[in-house]
Amino acid sequence: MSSRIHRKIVSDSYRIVSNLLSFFSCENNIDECLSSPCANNGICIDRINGYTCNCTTGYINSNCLKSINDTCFGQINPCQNNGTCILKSVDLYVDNPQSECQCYDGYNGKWCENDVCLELNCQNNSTCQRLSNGQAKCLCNEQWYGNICQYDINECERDKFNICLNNGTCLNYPGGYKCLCQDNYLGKNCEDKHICLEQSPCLNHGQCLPDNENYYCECLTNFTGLNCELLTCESLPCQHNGTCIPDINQGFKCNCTGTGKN
Ligand SMILES: [Ca+2]
Repeated sequence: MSSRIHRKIVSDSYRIVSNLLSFFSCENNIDECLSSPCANNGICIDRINGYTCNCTTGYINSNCLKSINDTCFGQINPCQNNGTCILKSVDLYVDNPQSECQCYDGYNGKWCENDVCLELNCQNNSTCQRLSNGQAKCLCNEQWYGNICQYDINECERDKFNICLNNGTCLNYPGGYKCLCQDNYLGKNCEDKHICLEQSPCLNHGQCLPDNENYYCECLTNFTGLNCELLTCESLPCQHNGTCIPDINQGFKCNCTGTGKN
């Protein structure tokens, strides 16, 4: 046997033994992806003694078998009141991922079926404010207080000294208050002086008399008009014996017939 042939036999023998050894010593990695375990076009990544699937959008779990739409308690959208179904598991690639309903503000319950505002039932035209923690609260108008705005604020007590001005009397009632003002004072809080007190609009010494928020003028005999600004026939305005005729718009008119004048 030539030395060359001898070397080849030794080399082949060595390779066979080496292969046998490597087989029994688990040296070679098996490609688990060869069996195409990732469904729905997921991409298989071979690992040592295993594989992972990179699932395409919309599919989850270890073999991409589950549609993300099917994960929410097995229903497409079981969450009520605009709630959103979310996966509790951070890792999408687990089998049977857990889901839960994330509720819109002011709703709670497994399916977001509880409307806290409905349960609260805010009173007296108050507004129900929905909170992100699944609770809600009533925002009261200024006339009411209490957790559901059920109590009337007694403004007469609360603002005892500065509510009804100018010695007005305060009357409390559910949802508000009223000031009974002294004569010649007006406004919600009796804050306005009547025009008769401020500067009388009545001319020619007419007397200003309040008529609620309005006024009227009691004029002296010779005057008339809303503000006593017109002369009357009593003031004898027609000369040369002309006949005086009362006139509602201008106080009087003179009929000059027979006087030779106009
Ligand atoms: Ca009140």
